[in-house]
Amino acid sequence: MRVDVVSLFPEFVTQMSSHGVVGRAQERGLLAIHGWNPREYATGNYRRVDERPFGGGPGMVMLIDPLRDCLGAARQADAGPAKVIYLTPQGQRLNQAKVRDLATRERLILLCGRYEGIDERLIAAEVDEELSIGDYVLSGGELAAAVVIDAVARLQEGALNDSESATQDSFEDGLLDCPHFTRPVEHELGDVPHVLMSGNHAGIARWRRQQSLGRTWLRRPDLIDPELLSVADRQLLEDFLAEGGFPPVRTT
Ligand code: 6GU
Repeated sequence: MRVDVVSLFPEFVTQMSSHGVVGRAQERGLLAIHGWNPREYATGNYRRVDERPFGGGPGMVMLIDPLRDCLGAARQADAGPAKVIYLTPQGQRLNQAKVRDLATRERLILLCGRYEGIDERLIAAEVDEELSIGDYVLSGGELAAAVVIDAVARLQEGALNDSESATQDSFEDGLLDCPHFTRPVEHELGDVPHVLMSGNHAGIARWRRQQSLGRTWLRRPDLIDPELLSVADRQLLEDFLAEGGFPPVRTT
């Protein structure tokens, strides 16, 4: 997979992506990240990339032409057709289903805005999709681009080692992850749940499923529709709430 990042601070994104799982995915040849700076496509003595908005108001708007030329150069750097994604709080909110879709693409171009945004005509003409990473405001799209890259990189075949398997992550099955424990078994902060040391694999899987269901119910009720739970899952959740490991905040 190839990701081109169009940004006034492309090194910010490429640097962040050079460590950990994402860095290793690049070393393994599973992912290539290239930065492109619209400043290098700006003309005139001042190499302007932004201007004051028509109609007045605070902030600056990124100019069409340097961005368009930069984007054009990024597109032509590789033969494959690319999906152009503009990172903006006005976009559709990113979730794991969207990440899975993006991770299957051979090429993405991530367009990062700074200032108040970019000229709407450039968005209409060049952008395939607008994405947000949540309901809060960042000063630019760079952190969001790094988030997208991290999330898609870990889904590339061979990016994770066996011990890091993605299939058990939070959200892969629409639920939050279960709690995790390691040695020592007994500690002044508490003991490890017995079932995890039982060697009973079915019992462990059942406990983990129950914890995932229970935590999701308590912490992220928006992720669970009780009507859609299987009979078995509903029983696990009822038992979880009845056992009262946590104070139940919702009842069916
Ligand atoms: Cl994609 N960009 C900016 N600037 N702020 C955001 C965002 C993106 N997603 C959430 N907040």
